[in-house]
Amino acid sequence: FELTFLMRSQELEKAGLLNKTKIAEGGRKLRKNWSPSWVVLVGNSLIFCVLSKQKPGNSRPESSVDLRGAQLHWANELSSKKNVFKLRTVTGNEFLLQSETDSLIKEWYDTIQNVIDRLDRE
Ligand code: I3P
Repeated sequence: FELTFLMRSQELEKAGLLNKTKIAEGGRKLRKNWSPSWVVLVGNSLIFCVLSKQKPGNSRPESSVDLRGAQLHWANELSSKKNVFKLRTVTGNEFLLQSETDSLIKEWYDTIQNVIDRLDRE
């Protein structure tokens, strides 16, 4: 599994750097732990990668989220940061994603919502 492979594959919809924290696991609330994550949207999945400081091209996948049945909401009330949205999976995992750049976070929101909508119609 290599990001380079994903980059070349036609399934890649979007990739970029966002701030991420998981706030719930299976419906159980977690303590926030914000960190930068390389986020890759490929097929029906959002993949979070650990950034390698030594080799920036070699980000390792850390976890992935199945977008089927997922819910997306702007969630600025859930953080002191701006530009925050919440992604909730069918399994009750919840993530906050954030960027300082307004246009960038809006693009991510719209692209993920489009994938969720497409999966809902299938
Ligand atoms: C949390 C940390 C988070 C903050 C969170 C704090 O403190 O400062 O950055 O979330 O706020 O509890 P700690 O490091 O002690 O866990 P935001 O940056 O999203 O505001 P919260 O408890 O109001 O969610």
